[in-house]
Amino acid sequence: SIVPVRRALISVSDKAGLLDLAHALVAAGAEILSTGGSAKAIREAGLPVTDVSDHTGFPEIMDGRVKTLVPQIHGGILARRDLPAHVAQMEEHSIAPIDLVAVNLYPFEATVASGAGADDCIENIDIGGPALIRAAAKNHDHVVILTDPAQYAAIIENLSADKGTTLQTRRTLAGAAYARTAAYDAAIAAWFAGQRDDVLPERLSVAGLRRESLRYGENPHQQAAFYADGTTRPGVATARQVQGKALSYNNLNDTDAAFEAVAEFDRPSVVIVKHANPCGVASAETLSAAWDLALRCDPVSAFGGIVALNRTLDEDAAARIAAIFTEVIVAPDATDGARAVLAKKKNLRLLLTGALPDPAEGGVVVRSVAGGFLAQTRDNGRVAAADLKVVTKRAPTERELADLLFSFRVAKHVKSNAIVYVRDGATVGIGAGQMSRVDSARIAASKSGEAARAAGQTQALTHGSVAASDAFFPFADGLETIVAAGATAVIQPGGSIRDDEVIAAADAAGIAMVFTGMRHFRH
Ligand code: 93A
Repeated sequence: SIVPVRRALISVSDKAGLLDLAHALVAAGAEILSTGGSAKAIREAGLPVTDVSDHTGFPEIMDGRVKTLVPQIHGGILARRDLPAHVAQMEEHSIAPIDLVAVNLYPFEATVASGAGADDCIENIDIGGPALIRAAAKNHDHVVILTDPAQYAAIIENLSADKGTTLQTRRTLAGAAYARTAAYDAAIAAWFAGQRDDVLPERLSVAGLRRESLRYGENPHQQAAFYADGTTRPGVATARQVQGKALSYNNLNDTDAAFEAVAEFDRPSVVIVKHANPCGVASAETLSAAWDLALRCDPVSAFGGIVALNRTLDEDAAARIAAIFTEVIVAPDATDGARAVLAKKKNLRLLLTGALPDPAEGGVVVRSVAGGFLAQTRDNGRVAAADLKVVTKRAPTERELADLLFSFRVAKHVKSNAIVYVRDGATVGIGAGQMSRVDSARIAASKSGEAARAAGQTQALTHGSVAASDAFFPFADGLETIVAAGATAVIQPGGSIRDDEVIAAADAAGIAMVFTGMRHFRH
């Protein structure tokens, strides 16, 4: 039962003992197949080695996520050499037998222990390695599996003294191999469990490094500083300030609100923020078109605002924005032309973030209260068309539906009570931060009327719009206000004990209404 090694596969993260093993295999006349980093180390030691990708004719893809997960490799390991059918299939598909597999896994446990972030830990979950190990261990009648550098010495001895491995050795190593993959998966499972519990653990301390001292806080008699917590999330903490005065406490707070909001949208979009609330949001074909529409919503409030964009700022959009007094512009990037335009406005702050944050990302947000702080997971909820329930006789048209989803996404970033009127991908009235929902609906509509008059139009822009409410309507009055403003469709979470009255009011007015089942309070 001595099995010689004619071909070996080596794929190891821990390169300890690798060259000793490779030397012994070459001396025994074996061909070595190997993956990227392992092959490099063997080659640099002057030993012959074949890249797995050359052997299979298939490249390593997806940053190495798929390198050995191919039939030429797994067939070569799993084929039963004692079954003519298997041998024939190897020949038919040009699969060469592999008699020794040396694999140790991506260092998942060590990565977790180092305190690495979730993305790093997940990337260190080895998929191909355990598959190789389990395949080789299964076929231990013909294949020997090495999962630990400590196992190499005995095999090196077998290769020179016995010209191969015994069944007894291969069985022992197969058992050790499954113990290893079981322990590996147990560590991964434990990490996932820990991730759930640790979102809001028993002890939570908020830590940060002072990034800069600010001139003052929300008001001049308050001291303030900006602390960074080491996040890599693109945004205020990681942005590069290209020009302009130092950012104030309020600037940073508003810029954060604006950038998080604009990242919600796929098309070129602009969000203008004042006092942490959007006063104009639009998506369009170009940033310039989106800017014009966002500004139209509430040009009075936009004065001295914070402008966030979700595309590289171009020259034309920069010129339009710079035409009115703007405190901060934040974007993933800016063209040279845009930078040149803005450079003329010495005080205007330009922040470039390099990328957009992922609105669906998890995480914990905190706010202080007397005697402690409140912590909650980020509002990363996102409502899609499939989540909506039509509750009225009339269903929204396709155009209304697109605007409804847009308006609800804007409402998520507006302080409660939020009412947001939208038409053709642009807000036309935003009611924010009122203590009653009716007031928010009224204020948004009346602001829209002002904006229309300013634009020389006779009809309020809310006419023919749709409207979003961040939470349910406790009474029908809020909805009636929206109907009076000329909206034709409404999106809201639903869930009030008076939903029936609200739906009846919508049906009476002939408008369409959808429920999201998700609320977006923001206080
Ligand atoms: O990303 S993987 O799950 N996909 C694979 O196809 C694969 N094949 C081997 N990881 C895979 N490996 C692992 O790569 C091995 O378990 C080993 O830990 C590592 C060796 O890579 P390199 O030779 O490039 O250093």
